[in-house]
Amino acid sequence: MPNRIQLQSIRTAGELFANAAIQDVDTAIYPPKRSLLSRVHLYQGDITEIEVDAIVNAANSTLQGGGGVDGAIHMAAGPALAKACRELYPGRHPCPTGDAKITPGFQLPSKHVIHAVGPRWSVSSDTQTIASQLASCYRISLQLAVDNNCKSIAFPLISTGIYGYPIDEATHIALKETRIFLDGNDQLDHVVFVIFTGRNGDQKVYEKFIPYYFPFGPGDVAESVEPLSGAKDSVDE
Ligand code: AR6
Repeated sequence: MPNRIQLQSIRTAGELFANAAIQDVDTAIYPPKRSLLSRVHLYQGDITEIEVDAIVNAANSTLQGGGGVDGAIHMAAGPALAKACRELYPGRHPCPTGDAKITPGFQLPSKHVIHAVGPRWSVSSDTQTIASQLASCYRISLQLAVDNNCKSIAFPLISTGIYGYPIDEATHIALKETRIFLDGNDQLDHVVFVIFTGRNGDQKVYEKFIPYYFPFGPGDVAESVEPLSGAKDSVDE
């Protein structure tokens, strides 16, 4: 029987601030909104073990499995997952890059799997196009979760493994799309970012960038959703 990780045991951004695992920055990109700090979580481990309404798969356009997290999810869900993908979404490439599709989770602890197809990074990539494809993976996955009455969703770091997307850029995109979505949507209670076991560098990137999108702010936080004017572009110094 695989491990089952309960959402309640996964630390929220608020808890990370409280135990000083992350710290506020002077140049936050979005304004503080305290209510969001209990809705965003960071977890290091295996996404296939998490008990949430939906986990996101970093899939390829065939939806028939592959390596990385895709292989792990298909393995843990069982062969019914690939069969469901074939039946629900027929064709050789049923999910184009930047899009996502939903299936049941079968033997997984999560009820659903949202298969998102991220862009493949290469030196000759058109950075704007691939950034918008990656953003679209997050946006569509979040919307699919809500459309299917999910209250909780867990994301792997889409495209940053086999597809080679630089982790810093990918993290900004993931956090920005999540902030915008949560600002405009009360139906989704929890978003978990999952760093794969052993990728400590990735965890540090998330710990560094979360405060830019989900700052703690001062005590008397005025709730606003617009990006802060004068927010710095360069947060990597
Ligand atoms: N739990 C959480 N995260 C994981 C797990 C896991 N069990 N396994 C890997 N990761 P990748 P991509 C992390 O390569 O870059 C497949 O063949 C991994 O450390 O899985 O989008 C597909 O079929 C990294 O941070 O996906 C596609 O062909 C993140 O998941 C292609 O790879 C994404 O890495 C997609 O490549």
